Amino acid sequence: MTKTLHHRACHLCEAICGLTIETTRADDAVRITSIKGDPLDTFSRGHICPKAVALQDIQNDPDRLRQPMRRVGDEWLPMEWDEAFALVAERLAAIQARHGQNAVAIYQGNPSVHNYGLMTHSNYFLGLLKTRNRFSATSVDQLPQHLSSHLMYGHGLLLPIPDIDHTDFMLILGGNPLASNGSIMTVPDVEKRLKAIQARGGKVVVVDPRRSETATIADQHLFVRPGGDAALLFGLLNTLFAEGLTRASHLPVDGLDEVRRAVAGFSAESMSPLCAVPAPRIRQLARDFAAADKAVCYGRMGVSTQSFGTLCHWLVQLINLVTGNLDRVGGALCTEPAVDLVASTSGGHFNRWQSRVSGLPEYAGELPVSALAEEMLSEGEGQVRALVTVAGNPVLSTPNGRQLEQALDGLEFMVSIDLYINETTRYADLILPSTSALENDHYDTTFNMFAVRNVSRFNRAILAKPAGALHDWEIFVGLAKAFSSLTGQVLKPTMAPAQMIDMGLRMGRYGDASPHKLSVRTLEDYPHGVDLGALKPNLAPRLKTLGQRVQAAPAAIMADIARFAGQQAPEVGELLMIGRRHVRSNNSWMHNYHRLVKGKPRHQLLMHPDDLASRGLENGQRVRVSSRVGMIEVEVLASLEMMPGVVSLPHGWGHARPGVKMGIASGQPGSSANDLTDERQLDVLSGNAALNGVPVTVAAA
Ligand SMILES: Nc1nc2c(c(=O)[nH]1)N[C@H]1C(S)=C(S)[C@@H](COP(=O)(O)OP(=O)(O)OC[C@H]3O[C@@H](n4cnc5c(=O)[nH]c(N)nc54)[C@H](O)[C@@H]3O)O[C@H]1N2
Ligand SMILES: Nc1nc2c(c(=O)[nH]1)N[C@H]1C(S)=C(S)[C@@H](COP(=O)(O)OP(=O)(O)OC[C@H]3O[C@@H](n4cnc5c(=O)[nH]c(N)nc54)[C@H](O)[C@@H]3O)O[C@H]1N2
Ligand code: SF4
Ligand SMILES: [Mo]
Repeated sequence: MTKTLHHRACHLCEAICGLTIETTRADDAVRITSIKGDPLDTFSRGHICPKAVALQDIQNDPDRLRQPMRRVGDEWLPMEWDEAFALVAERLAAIQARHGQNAVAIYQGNPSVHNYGLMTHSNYFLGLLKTRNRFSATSVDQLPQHLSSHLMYGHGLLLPIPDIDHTDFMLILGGNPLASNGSIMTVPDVEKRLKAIQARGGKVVVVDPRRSETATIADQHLFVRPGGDAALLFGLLNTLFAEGLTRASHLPVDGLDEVRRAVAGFSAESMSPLCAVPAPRIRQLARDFAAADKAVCYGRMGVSTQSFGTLCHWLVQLINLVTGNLDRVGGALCTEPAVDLVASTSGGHFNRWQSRVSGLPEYAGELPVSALAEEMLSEGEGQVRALVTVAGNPVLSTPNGRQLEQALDGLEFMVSIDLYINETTRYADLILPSTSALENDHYDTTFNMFAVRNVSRFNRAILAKPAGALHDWEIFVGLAKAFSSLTGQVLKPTMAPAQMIDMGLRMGRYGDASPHKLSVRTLEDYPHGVDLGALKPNLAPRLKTLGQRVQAAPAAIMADIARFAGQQAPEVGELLMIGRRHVRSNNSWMHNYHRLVKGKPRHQLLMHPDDLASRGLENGQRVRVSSRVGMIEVEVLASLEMMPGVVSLPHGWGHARPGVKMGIASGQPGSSANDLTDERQLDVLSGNAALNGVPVTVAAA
């Protein structure tokens, strides 16, 4: 028996915690024998959550696919890789030849950004398809954040990150980092860092329709009506201007006078009914924020996925800007990562084309996923007839999942690059499964870009690649070769992801021309990761706007203010649904590991006791929840965490669908929140789905 210790970053969520993984070799087989937090990791300092320990369960899961599978009726049969590549190429090329390039759609899911081989190589194949029908999880998530950065700073990835370690005042809207471990704020060990703000005399304020785990440790928690954050933020900005609470910024800015005029009518008093925060509280919050030497306003998923998501994120930026906290230590700062996608890519584009049926705008070459089903279901020229999914489960993760199922059922061909036969991939004709994460090298191309310190690390695979298995990137190379040889497209040579990262590191700001000399080789000297320092001001020279000035009043956003001003007043007695995350779960795909789902179920509907009582419902009973698009049955729990008039249901459940081959998940299936969310409820400006604030009714089942 030989034991080996490996150091590696966890890839499961954005916190990129350092792990110490022990493997044991006995009788020629290598097993994982322990997974712990790495106390020597410079960034995560030993932090770990229960999901990391389940990495071994993903590795060993008998339900995880190990070879290409072809569906024949209800049966799945194994297939050879070359045969599979040839079949995909032949079917997709034939459909495009008959119906045009846009007849093939693509959906890329969240794990794509946690898997660097997918980042470097998915487009090697997908780019050949030349379809405008590209979709991803971005438009059920952070699209409004990219769009506001694109419009204000000239690049969708210039996302200012809260300087959590140096701030005196952190205002959090629509984020629950204690459950999510932080998002667009890579921050392992967030609880300690939030408590450190308080220990140094600072304050944490959370705005959330639920008293979340994060709200529980905050100094102040404000309930907000779901979808009401834009009103609250307008009220804050108006107060800052009206009460003279602004502070000059060193940044070059255009359009602030226009902003000041535009928000002049949005006093705290007039905004209060829309957000259900009393006006004196809004004013006091603005004063407290402005009084702090260093303050930061941070808005995340909960304020992104609502009807005025882009306005919310624009307002978050403006509040930081006009209080002098944008691009300032202790405020919001852009990272200077070792591999810098801001430097190496263009700033993106917006609304150059629109979706065929509903005219939703593209952003950076992708259309909003709320339009995916209708593009398949609406007949006519350009109708989508085939789908490629990559590491995604849109049936459970995008609005009106039942409609999408109906659309998938009618496709001529579907291929999924995925690990499981799940709610979405069961519709595929072919599933191409990659190696597991621990069989792969790892470099975090995405989350080093959003980290609260500049950090970097490269990890080699800790388990050998099984015979006959392919990495995700190799699957894309195989598909690209098969497809291009059929269509006659010229394929540029490529290299392995590690080589590409090596080039990126060496050409980057800590590369060959710097004292750090970072490369894949030199990073091997830092098994616990390398700390490249705290974030610092850098935005002015990095702006990619015309004239290199912050655009405070982009025309598209200013135009959207009219939509905000024209919204209807809240209905008396409304009941609005929001989402919820739990630290033991991760979107739709981590319910098949006993270690994470054991114990009491966590997928119930939470509802305020008064709302139960007024409907004659009992704590724990089964209820029927209905929205415009559908109905589900679920157990309801009385919860004083909830704002009256609001119910909370986590997404990613609903595993009882026929044909799903995930034994443990099917045993504790829950119901899908996205059988209730509405594909027509959008942040109209960006096309992002408004998953939060869905009107529902609840009655006894
Ligand atoms: N109602 C509601 N809906 C939501 C949300 C919400 O809060 N409320 N959240 C939204 C958000 S923020 C997101 S990001 C989306 C996520 O939505 P998706 O990305 O569509 O869903 P996931 O559950 O992350 O699906 C992951 C899929 O990738 C596969 N997979 C995992 N690792 C790998 C890998 O390394 N390679 C390959 N090829 N496949 C892999 C899994 O088997 C699974 O099928 O959901 C969104 N939907
Ligand atoms: N354990 C775990 N970690 C995860 C994930 C997971 O599924 N599980 N998913 C990962 C992904 S893909 C992402 S994008 C991140 C997301 O990370 P976060 O952005 O932190 O998202 P959530 O934890 O869903 O927290 C959103 C909060 O917004 C609140 N909210 C809902 N509606 C509104 C509203 O209208 N206004 C306001 N102010 N608040 C509202 C909810 O009550 C919730 O507390 O988490 C990542 N990390
Ligand atoms: S918080 Fe948990 S899932 Fe996220 S990176 Fe850390 S150990 Fe992994
Ligand atoms: Mo996400």
